Amino acid sequence: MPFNNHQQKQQSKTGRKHFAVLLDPDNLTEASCLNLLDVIASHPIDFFFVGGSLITTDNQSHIIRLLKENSATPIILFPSSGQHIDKQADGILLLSLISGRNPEFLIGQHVVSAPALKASRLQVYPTGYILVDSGRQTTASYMSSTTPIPYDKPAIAACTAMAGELLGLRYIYLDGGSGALKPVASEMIAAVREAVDIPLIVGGGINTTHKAKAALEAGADVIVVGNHIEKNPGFLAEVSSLVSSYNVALDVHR
Ligand code: 1GP
Repeated sequence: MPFNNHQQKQQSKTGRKHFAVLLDPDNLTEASCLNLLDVIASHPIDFFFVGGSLITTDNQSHIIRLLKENSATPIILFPSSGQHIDKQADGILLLSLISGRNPEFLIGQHVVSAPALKASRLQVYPTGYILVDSGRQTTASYMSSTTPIPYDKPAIAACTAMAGELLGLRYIYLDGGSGALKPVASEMIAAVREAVDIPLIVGGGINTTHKAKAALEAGADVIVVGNHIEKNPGFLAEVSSLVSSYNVALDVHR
């Protein structure tokens, strides 16, 4: 990711926005991946996040190779377990599921994966992962056996993010879960943004430019879109233009 430890506070103050496309290898074919890469050639993104809750195919390694061969966009793993570690990627979100109380996803998987991560050249991004109720049970909350933070409780999310920051985590990821019926509320994004200085990633259920804009305006530094782009690659172009319009405006006013 573009911000290192020393730049993080600075990053949140610059207001520069970033766009990550989440690719679930289980839902992609080579043709659909190449189609997305075509769109990205004229509508750049900042990161690929690659991962999913299940592994039902052995597609991941192939998809990552395809991305590497055809794009310079950094590939960041978004793992649900150590099984998702792939050394071809550029980095990995080392997610600690701090909205939950399941030790396996707070520290257990990390212990098992630590030797492989240390031996790899992957850039590790220690991330406080916060699942938020989005109107229906998502795969992430079911698979992790955790209860997401209630949709209308921004203070709980803010305190959770604060605790994550105090524990030394360097990013916060507020996630309604893939295919969320409603994205994380602006009030919650704003409360978390206010509570911490580290970069804030927001995703889950962003399927219109209006929702993308709402998340950016509320304080997201990085927005993540998965599902809707898999179904409608044109949406990638729309969000790319939206995010770059924020950054262009910033540059003009500097
Ligand atoms: C899920 O935040 C990501 O973990 C993206 O969600 O697939 O709903 O865009 P969507």
